[in-house]
Amino acid sequence: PAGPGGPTGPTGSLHVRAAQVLDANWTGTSTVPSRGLYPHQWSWDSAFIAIGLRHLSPLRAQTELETLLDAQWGDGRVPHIVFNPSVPLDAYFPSPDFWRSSTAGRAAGAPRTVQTSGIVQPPVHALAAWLVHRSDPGLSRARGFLARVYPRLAAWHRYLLHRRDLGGGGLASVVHPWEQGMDNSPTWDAPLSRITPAPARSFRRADLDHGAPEDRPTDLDYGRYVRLATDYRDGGYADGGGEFAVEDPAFNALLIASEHALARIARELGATGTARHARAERLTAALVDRLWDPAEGMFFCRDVYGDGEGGSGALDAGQRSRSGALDAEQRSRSGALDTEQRSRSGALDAGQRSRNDAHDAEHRSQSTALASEHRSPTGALIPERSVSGLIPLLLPTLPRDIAATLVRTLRGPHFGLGGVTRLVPSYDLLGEAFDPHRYWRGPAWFNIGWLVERGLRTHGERAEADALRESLLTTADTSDFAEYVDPYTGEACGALGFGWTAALTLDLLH
Ligand code: 9WN
Repeated sequence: PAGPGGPTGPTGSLHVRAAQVLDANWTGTSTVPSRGLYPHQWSWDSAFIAIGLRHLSPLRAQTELETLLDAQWGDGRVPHIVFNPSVPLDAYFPSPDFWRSSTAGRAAGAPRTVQTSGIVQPPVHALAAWLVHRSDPGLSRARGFLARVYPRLAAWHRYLLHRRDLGGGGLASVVHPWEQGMDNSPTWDAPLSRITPAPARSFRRADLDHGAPEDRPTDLDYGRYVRLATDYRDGGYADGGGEFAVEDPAFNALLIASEHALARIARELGATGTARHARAERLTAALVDRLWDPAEGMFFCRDVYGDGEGGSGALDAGQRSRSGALDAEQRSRSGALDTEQRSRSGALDAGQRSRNDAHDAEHRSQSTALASEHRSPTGALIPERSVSGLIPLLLPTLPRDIAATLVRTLRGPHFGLGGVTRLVPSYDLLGEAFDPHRYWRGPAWFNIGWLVERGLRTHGERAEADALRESLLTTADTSDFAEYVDPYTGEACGALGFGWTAALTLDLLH
């Protein structure tokens, strides 16, 4: 078992080997996720990497975030990739000549000197900045770290809340699966089915040169990713004109966590932070109103342009009947388990109910109405159980009954925590599209595990959090810091020596 000081692997302690991975992936100003597969700087990778790097070098951790924020656009967006000009163009697709940020993104204020993509990734940055500051407040104050990053982080959140509220309900939408970070999650299948793919011969994938092609997204997926990104670029990266807009629970939960962090940063800088905490609370209420499904016990994505009919509707109907059959089967297979869970949690629920205020009751009745139809004036919930729907557990002020329900869902047959799985799968173990090796369609990822561990701890589930931490450390060790792993066996998949796997290992060791 791994503890501080770590188990001893082939070439030293876990801590030392994690540090070696981060050193090997360090370019001098930032850290690549993987030298082979992802040779540039990625946005949410850098945030997670900074969270681990702060234990090795708070200065490097600050620099990691500063380098990313130096590539911020005038409209506030933080690009999902900052390209390294010394890496050959054909090393990664889509490359800078595809995104053309400095020309196509001019109206949106793309930087002139550095090349970036034009889409974004989950806003983990303010949370990372706060944690980095806490690791060495003296250095942070001496360098004016928070004072410099605060206005940029505030502009970043402003962009998401004002330009990306495409559903009009107060949440931020993603306009591309790459923005949410779980590229080929089955959640995207329905909204993507409405997108005409770009012809396969119109682009060349570089990802297939690395790792196992059968684990990666398909060519058809890529055709649609390329179409969406091309249209966005050709529209000058202006928001609101696209065909794909999804409100995602993890993306918005990370925005809320970061908004709370921004409030703390504001306080550290002499302001009150009250308005920011209040905004985070309003966002939490919107998250529950728009994405919580009490019947399924988790959050779902909202397909903003989906109507639950026609287009993705046919698929929805299919999904419903498929999952109906599945549910029946699951119910009989897991009946005993469910009954036990219900009785165990019954007492808890009673207590929570009495503590809950009228506000919560109002949320519940609104979302029950939603859940019964899976439809609303602004889109339809996507009936696929992605781990994204469990990430709001991270939020300390989530209504208590919802947090308790999420923990039960984690332990239940769809995610198997503490039972059949070693780590939290990215997608429903019982879902038709589940595949333990295919990227975001089942495998376990370490950033997700880290977020769930933090959520469990936040809500007082200490034993469960300790067990998950242990499992994450052991698996990072035996998989050589893999990009992702088989959730049942821990078998390594994708790239090895992966940035955030090493970084979050370090964080869990401290
Ligand atoms: C597209 C870098 C990134 C992660 C994403 C992961 C993968 C890119 C790709 O790699 O996405 O952004 O080429 O597949 O899905 O979460 O940030 O590690």
